[in-house]
Amino acid sequence: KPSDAFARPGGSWIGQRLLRREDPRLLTGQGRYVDDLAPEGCLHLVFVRAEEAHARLLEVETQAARAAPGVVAVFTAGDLHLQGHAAVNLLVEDVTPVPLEVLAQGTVRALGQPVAAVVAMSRDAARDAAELVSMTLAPLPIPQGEDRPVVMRAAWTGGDVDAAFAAAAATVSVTCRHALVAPFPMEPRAALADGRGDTLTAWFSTQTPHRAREDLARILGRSLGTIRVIAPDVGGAFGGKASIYPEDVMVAWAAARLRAPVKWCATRSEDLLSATQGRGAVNRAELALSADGILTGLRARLDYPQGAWMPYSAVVPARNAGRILPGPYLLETVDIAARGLQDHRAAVGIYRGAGRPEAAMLMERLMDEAARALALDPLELRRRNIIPPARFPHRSATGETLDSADLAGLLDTLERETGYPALKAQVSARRAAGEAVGLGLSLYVEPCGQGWESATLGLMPDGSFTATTGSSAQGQGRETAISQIVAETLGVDAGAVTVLHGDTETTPNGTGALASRSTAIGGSAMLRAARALGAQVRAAAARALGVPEAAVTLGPDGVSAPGARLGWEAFAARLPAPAAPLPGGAVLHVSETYTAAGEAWSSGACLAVVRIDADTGVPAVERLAWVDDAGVVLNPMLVQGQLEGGMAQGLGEALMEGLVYDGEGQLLTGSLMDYALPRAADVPAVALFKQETPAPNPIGAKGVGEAGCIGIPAALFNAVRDALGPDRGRDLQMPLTPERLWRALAEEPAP
Ligand code: SMO
Repeated sequence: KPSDAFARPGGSWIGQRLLRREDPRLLTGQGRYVDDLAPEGCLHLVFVRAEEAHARLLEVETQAARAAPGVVAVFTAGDLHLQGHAAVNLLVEDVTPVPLEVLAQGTVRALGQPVAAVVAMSRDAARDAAELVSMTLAPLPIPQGEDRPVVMRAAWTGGDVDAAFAAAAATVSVTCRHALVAPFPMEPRAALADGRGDTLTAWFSTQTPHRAREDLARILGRSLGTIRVIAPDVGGAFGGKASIYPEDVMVAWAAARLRAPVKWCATRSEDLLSATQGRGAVNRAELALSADGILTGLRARLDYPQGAWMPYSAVVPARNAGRILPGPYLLETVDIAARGLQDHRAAVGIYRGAGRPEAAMLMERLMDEAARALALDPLELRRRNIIPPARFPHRSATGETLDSADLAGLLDTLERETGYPALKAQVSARRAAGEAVGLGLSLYVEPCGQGWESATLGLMPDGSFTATTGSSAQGQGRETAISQIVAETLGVDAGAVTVLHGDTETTPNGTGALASRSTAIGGSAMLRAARALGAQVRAAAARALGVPEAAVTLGPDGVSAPGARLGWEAFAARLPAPAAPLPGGAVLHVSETYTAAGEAWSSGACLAVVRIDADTGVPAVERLAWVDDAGVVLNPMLVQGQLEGGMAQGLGEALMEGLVYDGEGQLLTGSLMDYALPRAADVPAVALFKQETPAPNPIGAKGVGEAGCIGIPAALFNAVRDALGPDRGRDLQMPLTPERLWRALAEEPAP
């Protein structure tokens, strides 16, 4: 049942709880995901994967597979002659890109690395034949700990940290060991490519179709114009589909080689084994404070696993964690260093939050430890240290510019809406009476992406509007939100706006859907396009109606002036034919790009009350309250969905999820039998409250998709620490499983 926390008064399109226009199609089974596409004569590709994490590849035996029924081809590394590798985003200075061969050649470097690709007439035939491929592997040692090669370094420094610690009235330190977790979209990875024509057409389940096309062009040695990438319906991504995979390249190469459509759909286990993973960092930090609880210094060492290879976004999590670590607090004296360490597991890349959750966890755990050390109320300690409103835009010690926030407002709302003082007293009284119950807070910021996005908007001959955005979609309701922007700006009906995205042929070059940037940046681009088209419409309508431009009104029923009106279709018919055909057959058309001047920074505050069952260690989330500030809210229902979805994934990370490898590098959590994903019954109700501090971008919106993964785990963790009391569970780490909590409860409190 939708809550009304985000409802907005007034009759405008922006701010309306408009039902998702995508849903009737998706909910009635008319969605078209990659695996639903079945071109005539489609071949099926199945990978044979390495069963060791690090080994010399002595031999691959494919004879039997080649002779198996229905097999068209079996490829190994020697068949491929590729021109390059997928790009790595070199966002920090010191990066050694580690690409992954599309098929292992000579050495296996990652568990589950593709070694051979079997193409057959059916998926079953390909699977059966894949089992006939054998390989000879000579295992190599797997470096652990400090023996792992360092492939990325970054640092952020400001002020004299040593002096700050020397002069501190109190210091606290924490170590956060983050489990590796799976982004886990409902639809696993999938790729289909058709190599029958001059254009190689690829349907990828991707967040970044345009970048995938650039990668393919470079790697296959083809010109951009001969490749078309389409993201059809995408069933979730969460960062795990933001980079091209070796598997995608293999499918495209095989389609071109065989001049046929070729499809691969990952199984759930293949995704757990070889899709990019998130978090996994070991982050240590210490905080120096004055006697009255003012933060005076921060030292942090962030160690990120990179896995065996680097996807495009490989350095993003560590970079994000480092650059935003001071978070919502005034803190000028910092010494933060991050490293990326190569190993032999799946690649680590962005996953919902991408470093922001780790930063929030580290900082918010420090804040609660500091509150304990100084015997200050944790909410009061935060209040004393937040960046005050007058300081925005705020240049942080790590060189970031926080555009806007009302952090005091977040804390005030949380305090008021939860009845904080009474709630805290109640929880303390219950704990004093022997219950393991605790209250935890978190305060976070969420930078929402940089760069540019494109938008086009056309008036069509039938009087409807076609909008294209360079940002794609994977279930967020992008079409709904974009149509609301166009409808609001032009004064037309949202239903009259068709939104296209995710096709390199029909949509302009775009950055894609990631970093919570699509509404802030892509939406701003669309707002500009709508304003530009509105100006063209007004000028043309003035001529058509024989009135001054100022007299023209745009509305759902067409263009009008006092005493005159033309419906949209009639107006379109009256326009002079364009000098040259316009994209999509439009009669008026505009194309805009918006480049963000800086990042939009969302912010929020969470409160959790958690009770641990003394007999079983099972944590029960008794209460969750959350104030989020995502700037101007376009559609409260979409925002609520994003917040709650992020919350479910944040809760999963905090309480149950983790990818586990044994000492030989084997994955022990290769299926849903072993990898614990939250189910509906695990997800508690949350009381949502909104605050709207507009971003200084044309639309005023900030990101919202990752917030739940950022604020929720830290609040849950702090609540659990509070429940255990100051002396138990000092080395507690996520996931906070019942076993870990039961053991922590059983600890003898230190004297
Ligand atoms: S995982 Mo997000 O695209 O920073």
